[in-house]
Amino acid sequence: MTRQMSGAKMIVQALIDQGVDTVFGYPGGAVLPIYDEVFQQNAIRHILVRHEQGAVHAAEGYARSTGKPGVVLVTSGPGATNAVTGLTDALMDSIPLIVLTGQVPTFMIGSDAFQEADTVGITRPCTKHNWLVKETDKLAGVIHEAFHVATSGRPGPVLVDIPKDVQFATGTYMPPKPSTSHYQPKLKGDMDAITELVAAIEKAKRPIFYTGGGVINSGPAASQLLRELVAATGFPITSTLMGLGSYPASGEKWIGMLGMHGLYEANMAMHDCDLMINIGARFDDRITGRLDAFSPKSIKAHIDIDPSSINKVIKTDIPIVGDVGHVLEDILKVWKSRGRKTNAEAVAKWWTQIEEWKKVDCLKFTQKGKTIKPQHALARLEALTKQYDRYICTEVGQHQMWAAQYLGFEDPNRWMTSGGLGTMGYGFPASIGVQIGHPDALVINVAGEASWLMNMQEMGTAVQYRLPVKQFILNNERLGMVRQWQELLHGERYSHSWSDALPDFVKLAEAFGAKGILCSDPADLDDAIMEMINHDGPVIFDCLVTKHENCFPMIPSGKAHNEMLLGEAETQGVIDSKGSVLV
Ligand SMILES: Cc1cc2nc3c(=O)[nH]c(=O)nc-3n(C[C@H](O)[C@H](O)[C@H](O)COP(=O)(O)OP(=O)(O)OC[C@H]3O[C@@H](n4cnc5c(N)ncnc54)[C@H](O)[C@@H]3O)c2cc1C
Ligand SMILES: Cc1ncc(C[n+]2csc(CCOP(=O)(O)OP(=O)(O)O)c2C)c(N)n1
Repeated sequence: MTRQMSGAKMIVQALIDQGVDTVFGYPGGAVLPIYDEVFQQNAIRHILVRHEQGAVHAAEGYARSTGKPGVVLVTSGPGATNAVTGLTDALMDSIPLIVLTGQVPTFMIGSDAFQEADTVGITRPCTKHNWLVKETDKLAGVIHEAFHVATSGRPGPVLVDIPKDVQFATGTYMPPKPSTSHYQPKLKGDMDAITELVAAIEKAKRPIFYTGGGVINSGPAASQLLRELVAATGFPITSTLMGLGSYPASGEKWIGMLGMHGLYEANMAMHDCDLMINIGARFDDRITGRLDAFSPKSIKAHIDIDPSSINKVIKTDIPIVGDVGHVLEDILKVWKSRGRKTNAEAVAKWWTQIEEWKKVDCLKFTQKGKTIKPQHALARLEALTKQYDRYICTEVGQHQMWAAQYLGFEDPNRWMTSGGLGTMGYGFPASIGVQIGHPDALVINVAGEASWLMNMQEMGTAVQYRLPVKQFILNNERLGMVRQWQELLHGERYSHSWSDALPDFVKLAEAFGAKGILCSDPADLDDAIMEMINHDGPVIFDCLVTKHENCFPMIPSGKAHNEMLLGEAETQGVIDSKGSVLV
């Protein structure tokens, strides 16, 4: 059924028809007709953030944790340009977002009008697709198409720019139709390629599953199929930062995260494997290290829904374009129909080697003295919160890597972090979006003090909407990750990587009407964490940690996978200069 209505009303109607329950936004002149419609309905909840970057990251957190697309509404000019970092972040990490921006009236476009910016031009490189809608009759159709594009294939952010006169004018509303879009990404993999992969699985002596964010993007069913395939084959499994939780950290075949700050055993296994099965990962440079030394002896299979990901960085022997869930289902079917074969004897030997690598105990640390080690803080956070219905966000830096190493994820969609862009300031607003999507869950943002300050204004949002988000700040008074690189690679010249003008975080929390907790003594840590968990409102937890701690393992840039710096584990004397285990 079609209806006549204003463009502004049409926008709200289209969102309702798309099943949207929450919009993160910030008003301004060019979106006032839309805000007027938002005011006159109750189906959609609008969350007023404090900065448009915050709106986009909050929508990312909401999207990643719920599996639904995130929706953002901002004004023209500065509203739109403030959204650019979030859009780029979502594009890099494949997060589905629909961002609606106001624009100056069509007849003023190009006249340097007040708050005019070329939003489609500026955001073309940082959206999956964008539209400038100049006719009210086309508005609803474009918004429905925007949801389809954002959520189909490789998910990503899209933007719809809507001039103010288009919002005021009356037009015909078109309800969503079963997709008539020409954009129909391929979901099923090629059966010949799948059979070739199954034959390689049957023969492999040193196989590994290298999984990534694509498993999470594919949905919870894909994660279940992955677990089934791992259990059935008995092959080891590692994951990128973006894929954590798609296979449980407590799972028998889990060998930990790989990459620049990944586990020794995971990186060594990637280096020495003879069959690498990439499932929804994109051979990021944090994973491959030096390209010409990357896993030199392996046959490489790559399952990815985006054909442009295949052969972009690493040449693949068995490319499979398709959705992880669909492809895994077919792999299991073919493998079972051919008699469920693996080279069990060789794989058992491979596991013996992996167990040797595990003995390095690369995450070993010793908590001694009166200052809290960041690793210890996270180990305690893990022990005291893992039994909760828990969601973890992070900012960017050392704390992010320690969180990935010391917290365990049993399920997908529980871990929200800025991987591709590495955006400091992501975690706090993301945690707000997660809490909106999961009102009763324990939502913790593991932060560094420098990152956290980048979007600290969102404390106002947390307090206004009574969102009990916990900001767990590992405060080393340093731009820790930058300082680490300066220590290890720039002759300990600590150029502008520290701050001696940090706020009192407890008073800052109180100034916003929230709770602040300061903890500096390891002996007080458990009680302080419990106090944070048990408080029913937002908390800033200022955890003072050792200032010059380094995050290991680390593959220095330009080095190969098996050339890791190991920190404390190295002092155990079990590794030779090539990184091989001597025990
Ligand atoms: C300080 C810092 C340090 C870092 N160190 C590490 C590190 O040590 N280790 C690490 O792993 N990362 C690290 N990262 C993150 C890294 O930069 C990348 O973001 C990450 O490795 C990419 O993960 P991914 O390959 O799983 O790809 P994603 O970015 O998650 O991409 C997913 C891939 O899956 C595909 N896909 C999407 N949906 C589907 C579907 N339905 N079916 C099939 N395919 C699909 C996409 O096309 C894409 O190719 C670090 C980041 C920072 C900020
Ligand atoms: C917006 C942005 N600016 C700069 C950087 C570069 N950078 C990466 S980590 C880091 C330091 C982060 O410090 P902090 O948040 O205190 O975390 P720590 O590393 O100390 O745990 C910087 C400056 C970035 N990733 N993002």
